[in-house]
Amino acid sequence: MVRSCNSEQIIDMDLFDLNGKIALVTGASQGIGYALAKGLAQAGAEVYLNARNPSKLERAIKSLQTEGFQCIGLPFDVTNSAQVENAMEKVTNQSGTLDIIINNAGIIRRHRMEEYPQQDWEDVIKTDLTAPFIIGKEAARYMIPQRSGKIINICSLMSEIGRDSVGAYTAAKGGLKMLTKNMATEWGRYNIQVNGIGPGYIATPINEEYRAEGNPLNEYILSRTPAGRWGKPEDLVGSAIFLASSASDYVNGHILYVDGGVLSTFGNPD
Ligand code: NAP
Ligand code: GCO
Repeated sequence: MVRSCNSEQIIDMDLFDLNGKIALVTGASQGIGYALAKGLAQAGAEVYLNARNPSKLERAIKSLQTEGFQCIGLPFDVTNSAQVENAMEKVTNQSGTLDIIINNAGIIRRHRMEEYPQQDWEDVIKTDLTAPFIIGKEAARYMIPQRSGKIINICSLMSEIGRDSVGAYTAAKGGLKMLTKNMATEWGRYNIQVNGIGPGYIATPINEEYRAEGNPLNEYILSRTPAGRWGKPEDLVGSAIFLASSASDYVNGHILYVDGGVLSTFGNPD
Protein backbone atom coordinates (compact mmCIF):
# COMPACT_ATOMS: atom_id res chain seq x y z
CA MET A 1 0.00 0.00 0.00
CA VAL A 2 1.45 3.39 -1.01
CA ARG A 3 0.44 6.45 1.05
CA SER A 4 0.62 10.07 -0.11
CA CYS A 5 2.34 12.73 2.01
CA ASN A 6 -1.06 13.55 3.57
CA SER A 7 -1.28 9.83 4.56
CA GLU A 8 -4.45 9.19 2.54
CA GLN A 9 -4.35 5.82 0.78
CA ILE A 10 -3.77 6.56 -2.95
CA ILE A 11 -3.29 3.10 -4.48
CA ASP A 12 -3.41 -0.49 -3.29
CA MET A 13 -0.28 -2.06 -4.79
CA ASP A 14 -1.79 -5.52 -4.16
CA LEU A 15 -3.44 -4.86 -7.52
CA PHE A 16 -0.13 -5.86 -9.11
CA ASP A 17 0.71 -8.68 -6.71
CA LEU A 18 1.08 -12.10 -8.39
CA ASN A 19 1.78 -14.12 -5.23
CA GLY A 20 -0.01 -17.47 -5.45
CA LYS A 21 -0.40 -17.24 -9.22
CA ILE A 22 0.92 -19.96 -11.59
CA ALA A 23 2.34 -18.67 -14.86
CA LEU A 24 3.72 -20.21 -18.05
CA VAL A 25 5.89 -18.10 -20.37
CA THR A 26 6.76 -19.61 -23.74
CA GLY A 27 10.03 -18.86 -25.50
CA ALA A 28 11.60 -17.86 -22.19
CA SER A 29 15.20 -19.11 -22.50
CA GLN A 30 16.34 -15.69 -23.75
CA GLY A 31 15.27 -12.25 -24.92
CA ILE A 32 11.83 -10.88 -24.14
CA GLY A 33 10.47 -14.18 -22.75
CA TYR A 34 13.26 -14.47 -20.21
CA ALA A 35 12.72 -10.87 -19.04
CA LEU A 36 8.96 -11.37 -18.73
CA ALA A 37 9.38 -14.65 -16.82
CA LYS A 38 11.75 -12.92 -14.41
CA GLY A 39 9.34 -9.99 -14.06
CA LEU A 40 6.40 -12.26 -13.20
CA ALA A 41 8.60 -14.05 -10.66
CA GLN A 42 9.62 -10.70 -9.15
CA ALA A 43 5.90 -9.92 -8.76
CA GLY A 44 5.48 -13.17 -6.82
CA ALA A 45 4.26 -15.69 -9.39
CA GLU A 46 5.41 -19.30 -9.63
CA VAL A 47 6.77 -19.29 -13.19
CA TYR A 48 7.28 -22.09 -15.69
CA LEU A 49 9.70 -21.20 -18.47
CA ASN A 50 9.37 -22.89 -21.84
CA ALA A 51 11.61 -23.25 -24.88
CA ARG A 52 12.66 -26.12 -27.16
CA ASN A 53 16.38 -26.30 -26.42
CA PRO A 54 16.66 -27.92 -22.96
CA SER A 55 20.23 -26.82 -22.24
CA LYS A 56 19.53 -23.17 -23.09
CA LEU A 57 16.41 -23.39 -20.94
CA GLU A 58 18.37 -24.91 -18.06
CA ARG A 59 20.87 -22.06 -18.25
CA ALA A 60 17.98 -19.60 -17.98
CA ILE A 61 16.58 -21.42 -14.94
CA LYS A 62 20.01 -21.45 -13.27
CA SER A 63 20.46 -17.74 -14.00
CA LEU A 64 17.16 -16.98 -12.28
CA GLN A 65 18.14 -19.21 -9.36
CA THR A 66 21.31 -17.15 -8.85
CA GLU A 67 18.98 -14.17 -8.41
CA GLY A 68 16.85 -16.03 -5.88
CA PHE A 69 13.95 -17.10 -8.12
CA GLN A 70 12.95 -20.79 -8.08
CA CYS A 71 11.40 -21.15 -11.52
CA ILE A 72 10.68 -24.37 -13.41
CA GLY A 73 11.87 -25.34 -16.88
CA LEU A 74 9.31 -26.93 -19.20
CA PRO A 75 10.88 -27.82 -22.56
CA PHE A 76 8.39 -28.40 -25.39
CA ASP A 77 7.64 -27.21 -28.92
CA VAL A 78 4.71 -24.78 -28.85
CA THR A 79 3.69 -25.86 -32.37
CA ASN A 80 3.15 -29.47 -31.24
CA SER A 81 -0.34 -29.81 -29.76
CA ALA A 82 0.42 -33.13 -28.05
CA GLN A 83 3.46 -31.63 -26.31
CA VAL A 84 1.37 -28.59 -25.33
CA GLU A 85 -1.33 -30.80 -23.80
CA ASN A 86 1.27 -32.79 -21.84
CA ALA A 87 2.97 -29.62 -20.63
CA MET A 88 -0.26 -28.02 -19.41
CA GLU A 89 -1.20 -31.24 -17.61
CA LYS A 90 2.23 -31.28 -15.92
CA VAL A 91 1.77 -27.67 -14.75
CA THR A 92 -1.69 -28.26 -13.32
CA ASN A 93 -0.70 -31.59 -11.74
CA GLN A 94 2.39 -30.03 -10.13
CA SER A 95 0.96 -26.63 -9.19
CA GLY A 96 -2.78 -27.28 -8.99
CA THR A 97 -3.84 -24.66 -11.51
CA LEU A 98 -2.77 -22.36 -14.36
CA ASP A 99 -3.50 -18.65 -14.00
CA ILE A 100 -1.31 -16.80 -16.51
CA ILE A 101 -0.07 -17.63 -20.00
CA ILE A 102 2.31 -15.42 -21.94
CA ASN A 103 2.43 -16.58 -25.58
CA ASN A 104 5.86 -15.17 -26.34
CA ALA A 105 7.66 -17.86 -28.39
CA GLY A 106 8.19 -16.57 -31.91
CA ILE A 107 10.45 -16.67 -34.94
CA ILE A 108 11.05 -14.49 -37.96
CA ARG A 109 12.30 -15.36 -41.44
CA ARG A 110 13.15 -12.53 -43.83
CA HIS A 111 12.69 -12.74 -47.61
CA ARG A 112 11.06 -10.47 -50.19
CA MET A 113 7.47 -11.55 -50.75
CA GLU A 114 8.05 -12.47 -54.40
CA GLU A 115 10.80 -14.87 -53.35
CA TYR A 116 9.36 -16.02 -50.04
CA PRO A 117 9.81 -19.82 -49.59
CA GLN A 118 6.54 -21.48 -48.65
CA GLN A 119 8.24 -23.57 -45.96
CA ASP A 120 9.51 -20.45 -44.20
CA TRP A 121 6.02 -18.93 -44.51
CA GLU A 122 4.49 -22.04 -42.90
CA ASP A 123 7.12 -22.16 -40.13
CA VAL A 124 6.50 -18.52 -39.18
CA ILE A 125 2.71 -18.85 -39.26
CA LYS A 126 2.69 -22.05 -37.22
CA THR A 127 5.00 -20.62 -34.53
CA ASP A 128 3.76 -17.03 -34.32
CA LEU A 129 0.03 -17.57 -34.92
CA THR A 130 -1.06 -21.22 -34.76
CA ALA A 131 0.89 -21.95 -31.57
CA PRO A 132 -0.80 -19.15 -29.56
CA PHE A 133 -4.11 -20.62 -30.77
CA ILE A 134 -3.08 -24.14 -29.65
CA ILE A 135 -1.85 -22.90 -26.27
CA GLY A 136 -4.79 -20.56 -25.70
CA LYS A 137 -7.29 -23.31 -26.48
CA GLU A 138 -5.51 -25.73 -24.10
CA ALA A 139 -5.23 -23.10 -21.36
CA ALA A 140 -8.94 -22.34 -21.71
CA ARG A 141 -9.68 -25.97 -20.79
CA TYR A 142 -8.36 -25.11 -17.31
CA MET A 143 -9.27 -21.41 -17.07
CA ILE A 144 -12.94 -21.72 -18.10
CA PRO A 145 -13.92 -24.13 -15.27
CA GLN A 146 -12.02 -22.02 -12.70
CA ARG A 147 -13.66 -18.87 -14.06
CA SER A 148 -10.42 -16.93 -14.12
CA GLY A 149 -7.30 -16.53 -16.24
CA LYS A 150 -4.94 -14.15 -17.98
CA ILE A 151 -3.68 -14.75 -21.51
CA ILE A 152 -1.11 -12.34 -22.94
CA ASN A 153 -0.15 -12.68 -26.61
CA ILE A 154 3.12 -11.04 -27.68
CA CYS A 155 2.23 -9.24 -30.87
CA SER A 156 4.45 -6.63 -32.55
CA LEU A 157 4.35 -3.21 -34.13
CA MET A 158 4.14 -5.45 -37.20
CA SER A 159 0.62 -6.24 -36.04
CA GLU A 160 -0.16 -2.76 -37.46
CA ILE A 161 2.38 -2.03 -40.20
CA GLY A 162 4.55 -3.94 -42.67
CA ARG A 163 8.15 -3.75 -43.74
CA ASP A 164 10.14 -5.18 -46.65
CA SER A 165 11.04 -8.86 -46.14
CA VAL A 166 8.88 -9.62 -43.08
CA GLY A 167 5.61 -10.51 -44.86
CA ALA A 168 4.99 -13.83 -43.10
CA TYR A 169 5.79 -12.31 -39.73
CA THR A 170 3.52 -9.31 -40.35
CA ALA A 171 0.68 -11.62 -41.44
CA ALA A 172 1.18 -13.77 -38.33
CA LYS A 173 1.38 -10.85 -35.91
CA GLY A 174 -1.58 -9.12 -37.56
CA GLY A 175 -3.50 -12.36 -37.19
CA LEU A 176 -2.37 -12.67 -33.58
CA LYS A 177 -3.81 -9.21 -32.85
CA MET A 178 -7.21 -10.33 -34.16
CA LEU A 179 -6.95 -13.77 -32.49
CA THR A 180 -6.39 -11.91 -29.22
CA LYS A 181 -9.60 -9.95 -29.79
CA ASN A 182 -11.57 -13.09 -30.59
CA MET A 183 -10.25 -14.97 -27.57
CA ALA A 184 -11.31 -11.94 -25.50
CA THR A 185 -14.74 -12.03 -27.14
CA GLU A 186 -15.37 -15.71 -26.41
CA TRP A 187 -13.69 -16.08 -23.02
CA GLY A 188 -14.41 -12.74 -21.35
CA ARG A 189 -17.67 -14.17 -20.01
CA TYR A 190 -15.59 -16.67 -17.95
CA ASN A 191 -13.55 -13.89 -16.34
CA ILE A 192 -10.59 -14.64 -18.59
CA GLN A 193 -8.81 -11.51 -19.80
CA VAL A 194 -6.97 -11.89 -23.11
CA ASN A 195 -4.75 -9.03 -24.21
CA GLY A 196 -1.63 -8.41 -26.26
CA ILE A 197 1.63 -6.57 -25.87
CA GLY A 198 3.01 -5.04 -29.05
CA PRO A 199 6.75 -4.39 -28.65
CA GLY A 200 8.59 -2.01 -30.93
CA TYR A 201 12.22 -2.65 -31.82
CA ILE A 202 13.68 -4.44 -28.81
CA ALA A 203 17.36 -5.35 -28.50
CA THR A 204 17.35 -9.16 -28.57
CA PRO A 205 19.03 -11.82 -30.75
CA ILE A 206 16.14 -11.67 -33.26
CA ASN A 207 17.38 -8.20 -34.27
CA GLU A 208 21.09 -8.46 -33.55
CA GLU A 209 22.14 -7.97 -37.17
CA TYR A 210 20.40 -4.60 -37.31
CA ARG A 211 22.18 -3.01 -34.37
CA ALA A 212 25.60 -3.04 -36.01
CA GLU A 213 27.11 0.45 -36.06
CA GLY A 214 26.39 2.24 -39.32
CA ASN A 215 23.69 -0.24 -40.37
CA PRO A 216 21.24 1.98 -42.32
CA LEU A 217 18.25 0.14 -40.83
CA ASN A 218 19.55 0.87 -37.34
CA GLU A 219 19.76 4.57 -38.16
CA TYR A 220 16.28 4.48 -39.66
CA ILE A 221 14.75 2.66 -36.70
CA LEU A 222 16.26 5.22 -34.30
CA SER A 223 15.00 8.11 -36.46
CA ARG A 224 11.50 6.60 -36.47
CA THR A 225 11.43 5.97 -32.74
CA PRO A 226 10.51 9.10 -30.69
CA ALA A 227 12.27 7.56 -27.67
CA GLY A 228 15.44 7.66 -29.79
CA ARG A 229 16.64 4.26 -28.63
CA TRP A 230 16.10 0.54 -29.05
CA GLY A 231 13.84 -0.95 -26.40
CA LYS A 232 15.20 -3.30 -23.75
CA PRO A 233 13.33 -6.52 -22.87
CA GLU A 234 12.94 -5.08 -19.36
CA ASP A 235 10.91 -2.18 -20.85
CA LEU A 236 8.07 -4.68 -21.37
CA VAL A 237 7.94 -6.09 -17.82
CA GLY A 238 5.63 -3.47 -16.32
CA SER A 239 3.05 -4.02 -19.07
CA ALA A 240 3.22 -7.78 -18.56
CA ILE A 241 2.71 -7.50 -14.79
CA PHE A 242 -0.21 -5.12 -15.37
CA LEU A 243 -1.91 -7.47 -17.85
CA ALA A 244 -1.15 -10.54 -15.68
CA SER A 245 -2.54 -8.97 -12.48
CA SER A 246 -5.93 -7.96 -11.10
CA ALA A 247 -5.07 -4.39 -12.10
CA SER A 248 -6.30 -5.34 -15.60
CA ASP A 249 -9.45 -7.31 -14.65
CA TYR A 250 -11.58 -5.04 -16.85
CA VAL A 251 -9.11 -4.86 -19.76
CA ASN A 252 -9.94 -7.30 -22.54
CA GLY A 253 -8.92 -7.53 -26.19
CA HIS A 254 -6.45 -4.67 -25.88
CA ILE A 255 -3.08 -4.57 -27.60
CA LEU A 256 -0.72 -2.50 -25.45
CA TYR A 257 2.01 -1.12 -27.72
CA VAL A 258 5.34 -0.66 -25.96
CA ASP A 259 7.27 0.79 -28.87
CA GLY A 260 8.92 4.04 -27.82
CA GLY A 261 6.32 5.85 -29.92
CA VAL A 262 7.06 4.32 -33.34
CA LEU A 263 3.40 3.78 -34.20
CA SER A 264 2.54 7.36 -33.20
CA THR A 265 4.73 9.15 -35.69
CA PHE A 266 5.36 9.56 -39.39
CA GLY A 267 8.96 10.40 -38.52
CA ASN A 268 10.92 13.54 -39.29
CA PRO A 269 12.97 14.40 -42.43
CA ASP A 270 16.18 15.19 -40.53
P1 NAP B 1 14.40 -14.57 -29.42
O1 NAP B 1 15.45 -13.85 -28.66
O2 NAP B 1 14.71 -15.15 -30.77
O3 NAP B 1 13.81 -15.73 -28.47
C1 NAP B 1 12.83 -16.59 -28.97
C2 NAP B 1 12.52 -17.62 -27.91
O4 NAP B 1 11.48 -18.47 -28.37
C3 NAP B 1 13.70 -18.52 -27.57
O5 NAP B 1 13.66 -18.82 -26.20
C4 NAP B 1 13.42 -19.78 -28.39
O6 NAP B 1 14.06 -20.87 -27.77
C5 NAP B 1 11.89 -19.83 -28.27
N1 NAP B 1 11.21 -20.59 -29.33
C6 NAP B 1 11.30 -20.42 -30.67
N2 NAP B 1 10.53 -21.32 -31.30
C7 NAP B 1 9.91 -22.07 -30.35
C8 NAP B 1 9.00 -23.15 -30.36
N3 NAP B 1 8.54 -23.67 -31.49
N4 NAP B 1 8.60 -23.67 -29.16
C9 NAP B 1 9.05 -23.15 -27.99
N5 NAP B 1 9.91 -22.11 -27.91
C10 NAP B 1 10.33 -21.59 -29.09
O7 NAP B 1 13.13 -13.62 -29.66
P2 NAP B 1 12.66 -12.26 -28.94
O8 NAP B 1 13.24 -11.10 -29.68
O9 NAP B 1 12.85 -12.39 -27.47
O10 NAP B 1 11.10 -12.28 -29.30
C11 NAP B 1 10.17 -12.91 -28.43
C12 NAP B 1 8.78 -12.59 -28.95
O11 NAP B 1 8.63 -11.17 -29.08
C13 NAP B 1 8.51 -13.15 -30.35
O12 NAP B 1 7.15 -13.54 -30.44
C14 NAP B 1 8.75 -11.95 -31.27
O13 NAP B 1 8.01 -12.04 -32.47
C15 NAP B 1 8.21 -10.84 -30.41
N6 NAP B 1 8.70 -9.51 -30.73
C16 NAP B 1 10.04 -9.25 -30.70
C17 NAP B 1 10.47 -7.94 -30.97
C18 NAP B 1 11.92 -7.55 -30.96
O14 NAP B 1 12.21 -6.45 -31.47
N7 NAP B 1 12.81 -8.35 -30.40
C19 NAP B 1 9.54 -6.96 -31.26
C20 NAP B 1 8.19 -7.31 -31.33
C21 NAP B 1 7.78 -8.59 -31.04
P3 NAP B 1 14.30 -22.28 -28.57
O15 NAP B 1 14.91 -21.91 -29.91
O16 NAP B 1 15.21 -23.05 -27.68
O17 NAP B 1 12.97 -22.93 -28.71
C1 GCO C 1 12.29 -6.59 -38.47
C2 GCO C 1 12.28 -6.86 -37.00
C3 GCO C 1 10.92 -6.62 -36.41
C4 GCO C 1 10.97 -6.90 -34.93
C5 GCO C 1 9.69 -6.60 -34.23
C6 GCO C 1 9.30 -5.18 -34.38
O1 GCO C 1 12.93 -7.36 -39.22
O2 GCO C 1 11.65 -5.60 -38.86
O3 GCO C 1 12.72 -8.18 -36.73
O4 GCO C 1 9.96 -7.42 -37.06
O5 GCO C 1 11.30 -8.22 -34.68
O6 GCO C 1 8.68 -7.47 -34.57
O7 GCO C 1 8.21 -4.97 -33.52
